[in-house]
Amino acid sequence: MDQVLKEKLGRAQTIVLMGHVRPDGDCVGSVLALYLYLKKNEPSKNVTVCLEKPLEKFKYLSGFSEIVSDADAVQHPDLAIALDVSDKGRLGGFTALFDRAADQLNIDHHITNPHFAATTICDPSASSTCELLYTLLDAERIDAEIAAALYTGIVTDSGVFKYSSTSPRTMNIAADLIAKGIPFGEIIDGSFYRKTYVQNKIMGLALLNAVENADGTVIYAIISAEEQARMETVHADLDGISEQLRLTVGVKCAVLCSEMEPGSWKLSLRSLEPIDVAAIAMMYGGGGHVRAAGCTIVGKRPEEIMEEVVRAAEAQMHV
Ligand SMILES: [Mn+2]
Repeated sequence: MDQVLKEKLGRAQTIVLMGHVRPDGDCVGSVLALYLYLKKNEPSKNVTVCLEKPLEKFKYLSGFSEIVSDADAVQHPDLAIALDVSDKGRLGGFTALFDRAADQLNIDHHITNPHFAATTICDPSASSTCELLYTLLDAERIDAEIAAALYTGIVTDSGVFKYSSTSPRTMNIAADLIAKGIPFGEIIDGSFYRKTYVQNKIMGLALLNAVENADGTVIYAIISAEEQARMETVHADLDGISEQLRLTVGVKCAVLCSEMEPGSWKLSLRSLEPIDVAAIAMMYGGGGHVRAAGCTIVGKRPEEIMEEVVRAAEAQMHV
């Protein structure tokens, strides 16, 4: 085990494991992996997972039902370990719990981490906190349940081994985890690809609504509030639609234009080289990354907005 982690654990009896608000797969995976590891290998310690209730889709993970969402469940922990928490504000309602711990450790992989904890282990070269956590633990003490949790975080944070954060080390660790006998196909479906009935229906509607522009290099789809109400979707059900549009042959810039509430339009933009969608989002006070960005626009018709966006993307292609 990593020396810093070992020393911190050695001095602590009551330990709380924490993550960030709206916990994603890497957060839930890393917190539960460490929880299961300590429960199995350090049974004399009193370990509690204090975390906002994660999405039901992660309930296949062992330890899921033992997650405590009450920030006052532990009064005076000897040690608080935050996982995948890139800045202190991301602790949300658990900030006070973190602050009253006698000792603190943050294990994270975000390059922007300001080292707000007493001790920070941060490796921005890791695809995920789960990848980093694996390197801190004793590999032979990782069983299938722990491996499933770590694999969940690696898969979700790397976009199933696709994002640029994926490295040969990511794949080697994933191979070690598969060797523990985990249901890796089911984990990928369950944590990343599976959609609800209405999520698939609204994706289908968006794809039907999609319009190609600028010789097929720009594609957009408009979804009104009325259409969303008819399908009884919530806004999170639109996740993944702009990414699917981006995968259209010939497309360099994809936009989902969805009505949040009457007259308020949210753009979700995805692109390939050379299009900088962050620059387009910034025209409307939004922002994001070069290849993935977003913004919200009030007071314009969606067709008018899309005309402007198409023109902006075309201008970028022709410089
Ligand atoms: Mn992460």
